[in-house]
Amino acid sequence: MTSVPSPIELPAWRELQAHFGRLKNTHLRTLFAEDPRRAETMTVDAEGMRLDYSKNRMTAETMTLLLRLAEEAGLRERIEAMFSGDRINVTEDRPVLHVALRAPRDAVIEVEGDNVVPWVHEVLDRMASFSDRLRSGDWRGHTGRPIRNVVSIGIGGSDLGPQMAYETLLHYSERSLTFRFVSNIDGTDFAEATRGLDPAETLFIVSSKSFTTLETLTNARTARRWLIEGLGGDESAVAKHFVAISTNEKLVADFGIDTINMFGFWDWVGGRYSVDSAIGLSLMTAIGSDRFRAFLDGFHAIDEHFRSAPFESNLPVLLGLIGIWYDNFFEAESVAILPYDQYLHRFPAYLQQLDMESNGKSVDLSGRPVEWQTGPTVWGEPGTNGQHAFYQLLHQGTKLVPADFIGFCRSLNPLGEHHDLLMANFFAQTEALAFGRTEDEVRAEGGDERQIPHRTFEGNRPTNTILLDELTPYSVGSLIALYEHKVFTQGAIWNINSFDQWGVELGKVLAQRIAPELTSVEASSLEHDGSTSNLIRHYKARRKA
Ligand code: G6Q
Repeated sequence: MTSVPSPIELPAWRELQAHFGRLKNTHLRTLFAEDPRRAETMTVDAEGMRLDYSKNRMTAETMTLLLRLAEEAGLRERIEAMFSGDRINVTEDRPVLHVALRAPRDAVIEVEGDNVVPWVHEVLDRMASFSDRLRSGDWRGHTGRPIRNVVSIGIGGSDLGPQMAYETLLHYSERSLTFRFVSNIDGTDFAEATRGLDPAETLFIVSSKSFTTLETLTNARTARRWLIEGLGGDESAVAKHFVAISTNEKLVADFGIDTINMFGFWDWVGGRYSVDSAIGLSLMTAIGSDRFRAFLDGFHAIDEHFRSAPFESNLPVLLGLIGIWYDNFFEAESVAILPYDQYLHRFPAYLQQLDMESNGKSVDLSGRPVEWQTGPTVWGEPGTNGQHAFYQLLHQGTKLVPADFIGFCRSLNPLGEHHDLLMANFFAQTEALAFGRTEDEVRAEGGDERQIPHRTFEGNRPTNTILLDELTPYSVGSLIALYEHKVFTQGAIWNINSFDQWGVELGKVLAQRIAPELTSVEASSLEHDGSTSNLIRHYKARRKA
């Protein structure tokens, strides 16, 4: 890979710094007043989405400089390197090819001379015939009864994607089947997910890329016990009630799942980029294989757009650059994701992992500590609920929180006035955040003079508006890909590896050390720091109460 200079040494970065000094106190009211065409020039329509980024604290010059930053940072080359199967995940020495998971059948994407696209479609075809059998009732459980309940067991990248996408596409799901998701090692998760289910009608999908993850294997073992006990102790029941999704055939077989019932993927698919792989089997079962393919087509459309559209009209690139403007120049600490669609209620949590696990890094690609801010804290909740909770801080708090507002022109549940009222709030919020309400405006309304400072809204709070026509499998696929490539854009400019996650390791190692200390009856000599040892003693003394 070509060596990439620190972003802060790039000429465009320095110019952005100077430009920021000039622009930082300019109000959005001024920016709109000075440029009547601002809304038009800062709106991009592409691939069924509208991005209006005019309510950001930037000018055309800001964007020109940010686009130059992208060029100088080698974003174009980095995109090509990903699509060409280069080993851009340098710390794990792997290609990063989730784009191959949604490539059409006739595409060619090679890893070391092998075209991986036929492998992808072979698995998709097997998934389709399996999910068709489940949906039609053809797949029978051990006692001959059809499967009615699908319980997906996985965690992190092997859970958040399928669960979010299932919830998001619930409108399209087969309602005669029940879908539940178990991820937490807290036994409550398993107990509640299986409550009321009949083992004879329940199938478990165990999803784990490595098939070594403590939470998933613990839940899978509990599931096996639950099933066998529920079916009178017959171990052979496992064959008809367990399937696995993994890259590790041996460990799947060791667990006792017939590898005929295993769906594979590859080490060039990162966990948090795997919802469009076999990890999406529960989703495919819920919505059917044709809709799942439409979901993949949505991803693919954005992949092509990201690879070929000029940066000034490239949606993921624009979102990434706008994020850098706030993260590195305004020093905003977080980004809010605010979907105005109840079906997207898990989308902020999904993006939390996608973004924070990818770009929460403090060394660059060569291992040097970074001297610039990297990924922000990502958080959010659906509107309008959030308006009655945390929006107070967005409007009148002391922190700058750039926000993405995501909405749809048509509702899947057009009940009376609901959708227009929802969207009235959607538009009102970005307007209020940008333009606020001045002291004079408040005074003109009359009322108690002492309340004026409290009722004044400074405004100048930046937002992106992302508007789509309708929530469909295709549009959800494109929305996910939009954010995947936004994260890629930022990671490339920050010169970090967005595709490893060493930060989750330390806690896992320490937990493995502590687990036997908790279960041992002897008063083991604890050699932790004073606080941790005391807390463990307290827990052990009281756990049997
Ligand atoms: C995602 C991460 C992580 C991973 C889980 C589950 O990118 O790597 O969230 O997905 O730790 O891992 P397994 O799929 O191997 O069980």
